[in-house]
Amino acid sequence: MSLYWDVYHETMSREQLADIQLKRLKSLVQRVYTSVPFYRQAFQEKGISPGDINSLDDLKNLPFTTKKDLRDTYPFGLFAVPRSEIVRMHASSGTTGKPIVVGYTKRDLETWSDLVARCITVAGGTKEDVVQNAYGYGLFTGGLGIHYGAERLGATIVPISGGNTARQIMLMQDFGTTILTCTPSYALYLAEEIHAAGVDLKNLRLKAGIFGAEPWSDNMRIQLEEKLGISAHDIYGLSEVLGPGVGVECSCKNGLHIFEDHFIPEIIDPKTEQPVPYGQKGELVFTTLTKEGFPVIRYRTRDISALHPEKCACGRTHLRMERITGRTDDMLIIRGVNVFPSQIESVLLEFGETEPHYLLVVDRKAGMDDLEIQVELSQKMFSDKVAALEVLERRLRQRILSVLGISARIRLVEPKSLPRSEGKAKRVIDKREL
Ligand code: DLL
Repeated sequence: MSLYWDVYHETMSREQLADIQLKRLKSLVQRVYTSVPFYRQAFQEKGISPGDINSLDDLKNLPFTTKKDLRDTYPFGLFAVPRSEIVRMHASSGTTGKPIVVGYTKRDLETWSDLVARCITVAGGTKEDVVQNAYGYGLFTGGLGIHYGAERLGATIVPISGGNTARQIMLMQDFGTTILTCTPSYALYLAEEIHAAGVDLKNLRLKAGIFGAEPWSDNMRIQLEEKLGISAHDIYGLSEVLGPGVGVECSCKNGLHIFEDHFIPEIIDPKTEQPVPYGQKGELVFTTLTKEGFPVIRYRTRDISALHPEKCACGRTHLRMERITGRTDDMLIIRGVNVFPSQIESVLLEFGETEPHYLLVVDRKAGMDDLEIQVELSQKMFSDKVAALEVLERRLRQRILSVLGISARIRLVEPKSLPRSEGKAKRVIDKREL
């Protein structure tokens, strides 16, 4: 089994990597300055011209790009090539108003496929694998992004897209699927349905899952690995920067390797906008080094993570990013305390008496924030005595209080009663008028 897809770039020394990055950064800055009026103006406002970028450290002098900038230039304002050079577009849904539109040149699609092939290899895949791709196909980057990467690797791709769970399970058995790709919440639903259908894991050939597009916790990983008998890997990406393929976990599961030959990641303090040291949490910011159609300079993702530079036991030299714990805009502020849904998920899963299906309902009652955590009981607990449920409820409440510092009401609900998702799960209902 080949451990690396591109051994040269994946294991080069940090000095060599920095050389490549600087060369690519200089060319990127020149390119966007010449061809994207938005960037030229933003640079001029800061008094910067392409000649001022002489070291990687100079990156911090460049302006940020935000989601608002993407909206204001909708649909094609940030494309760096004529529209006729764009061979594919994707768009991220966005909850309000117009979507974010991104465009790819022919070469961008090749780079993307190559990076996704790299991701699948990092997660242990080879051309011998059968990849069942249950990410949604369409404007969402998940489906087509994984699809062409798996083809590039030479694996057998099953382009089933999301949903149609019974058929997923049938094909998984009949085609001998070895790698499942979908959101972690859909993987969990699939796992439950596999068990409910009485399918013996021994009759499946699944060995790995490549799950992403939404936050999930290490405790969720344990559940998925157990329920599906696989090794579960976190994959990260966002439409504005590429789609899936910006980074992925290797077998060490010690953070996601960010492919630094193509992207420069930074962590900033979202308030002061200043870079923070390695190891410290903050907002993830990306500069794309090789994208032609839709390059971005210092794009503020709103995702929260930290970066670690130490070389990984897998031999890769690229930085590792901690699992995303949430987004600056998903962060709930409840009675003044910052809370991320994934922290609550982690606590709920410590117990093993509830299922990893939960919903957070936030409301304001008599001027006070109120958090209700609805969580499904495991089948075994469900048939238990009321007294046992009361004890569980109390233990969960206490644990949430000690870990997060807030009190919450716990509502234990029947197994399978909360809505399931085929794509990104909705975990929070915020009824407060903020
Ligand atoms: O979700 C791309 C993707 C597809 C990634 C398939 C992985 C697998 P968007 O729809 O633009 O793109 O959403 C991007 O999703 O800013 C994060 O908030 C979140 N996200 C993506 N991957 C992860 C992950 C795709 N592994 C937004 N962990 C990002 C946590 C993730 N959040």
